Amino acid sequence: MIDGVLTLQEAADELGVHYMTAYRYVRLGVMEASKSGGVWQVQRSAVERFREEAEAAAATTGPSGKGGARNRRAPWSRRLESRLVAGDAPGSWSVVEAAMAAGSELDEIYLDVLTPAMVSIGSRWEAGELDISIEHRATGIAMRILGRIGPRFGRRGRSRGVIALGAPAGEFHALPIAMLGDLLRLRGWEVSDFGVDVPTESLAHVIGQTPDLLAVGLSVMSSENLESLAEACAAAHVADPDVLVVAGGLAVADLDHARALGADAYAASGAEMDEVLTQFVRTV
Ligand code: B12
Repeated sequence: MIDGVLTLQEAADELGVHYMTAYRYVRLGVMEASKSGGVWQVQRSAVERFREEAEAAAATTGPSGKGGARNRRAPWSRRLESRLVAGDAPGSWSVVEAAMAAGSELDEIYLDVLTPAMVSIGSRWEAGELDISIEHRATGIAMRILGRIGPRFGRRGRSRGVIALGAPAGEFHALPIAMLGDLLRLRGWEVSDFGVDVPTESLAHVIGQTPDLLAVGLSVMSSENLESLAEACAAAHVADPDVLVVAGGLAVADLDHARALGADAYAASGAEMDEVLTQFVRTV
């Protein structure tokens, strides 16, 4: 044992469980571990944290043996974050599956599990703790999770209207738009997602070519792309003067900022965009 670092077998012995049980704790993200030279390594502090959480959980389990609200409130986003940072795609999916089995709704998976995990990864990159490659890989895994549960967001019946979503030229953050699309589908909107780094002329083309288009949602997460957003807003209005242009994303502060960039409306989330669209539909 290197100072403070245990092998998985040593961690299992410490916890008095079988090796495979300790291995399952790692894959489900309930005990932090990393792999070096193909060998799992567990910080002693991670074993202590796991033990404290397990004891706290045991103390709050009800007579049914099922934890109910506790299971639902488990630190799913931290568990997912640890699997995403480790680049563990199957483990990340297991955490999402476990959270859904514990009662988390589809939009809760996006807003209370995946989003906080990605935001924390961003803060750790900003703090110099994580290399930017981890962000790329985590997004890749997250997009596959969206690929698996995304279809469940579709709502049967007549759509409330056609929406186009995209990020202007130079903007590479794909997950916010992909998630936004599903959150709007959950509310009955028909969504076309044109992805990231969409050249302004292409955006104008699809807006002109999409029949009965009600609104366009443009996402910018990184402030360096605000000029490109302004160009996209102007091109959207030329392509279809009746379309509602909604701006959002971390780099857009509020309605005044969105309007200063040439958008008609601002929304910070899927729920807020649903509200903006519902109001707009009443006026057209
Ligand atoms: C993954 C990631 C990347 C990946 C993206 C990979 C990919 N293919 O998508 C890569 C590595 C490419 C990347 C690059 C960069 N990134 Co980056 N990235 C992130 C990170 C960690 C996660 C993004 C994410 O998925 N967020 C989670 C989702 C769900 O975001 P969300 O805000 O909750 O989205 C919701 C709402 O905002 C809203 N919403 C979003 N858009 C819209 C649009 C509309 C119309 C509406 C209504 C709502 C809406 O709905 C969404 C869904 O619920 C964020 C951290 C963060 N806090 O988000 C940093 C972050 C966004 N990146 C940042 C930066 C600075 C960069 C770089 C400039 C770094 C660099 N020097 O290279 C480049 C710029 C790239 C570019 N030109 O766009 C900063 C932005 C700071 C700022 N405001 O300018 C952040 C905040 C990191 C940080 N903490 O500093 N990044």
